[in-house]
Amino acid sequence: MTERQRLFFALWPPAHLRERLTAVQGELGRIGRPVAAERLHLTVAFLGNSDPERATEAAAAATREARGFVLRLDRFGHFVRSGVVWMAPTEYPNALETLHRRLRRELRRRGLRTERRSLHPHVTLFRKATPSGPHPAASLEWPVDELTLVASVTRAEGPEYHRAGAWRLPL
Ligand code: 2AM
Repeated sequence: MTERQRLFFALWPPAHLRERLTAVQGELGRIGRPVAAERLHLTVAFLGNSDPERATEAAAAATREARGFVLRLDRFGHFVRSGVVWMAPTEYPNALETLHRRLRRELRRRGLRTERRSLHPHVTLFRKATPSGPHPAASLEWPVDELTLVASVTRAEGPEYHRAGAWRLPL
């Protein structure tokens, strides 16, 4: 077993979408601490402290026949307790649910546990946020063609993310 790391599987937005999301953050104003453009993502499965080698094997198995898909981020929300303001798709394709389910199954087969919460896909835009006023209208298209495994290292300034693996999801 390799050294355990704080891991999660995520979708990382392409550059053009990161720019749009940054513009949306600007429109929302100073409602909290904005997530930096290069750290914006959507978590598919959260593992916490786990063995990266087994997580990698699980992802390879889970994505063997997986296809890409298109998400449309068109909804804003606020997790009051965690102070998170996010954007999410109102509806999302079965392919994302299937990917989530397969990942969990393959992880379980290898003795890894994921967070039991059901999938609630969202991109965190702000932390420590107190939203005020109406949200801007937005509908951002996101062609998803890759799943990434990310290791999060805790630093005083906030977590640092390292790309620990990536799997193609052909569109
Ligand atoms: P958040 O953006 O809503 O905070 C890295 O921490 C990523 O994993 C973030 O996207 C975070 O979601 C998510 N995350 C952190 N802890 C989690 C948990 N216990 N269950 C599910 N997702 C979690």
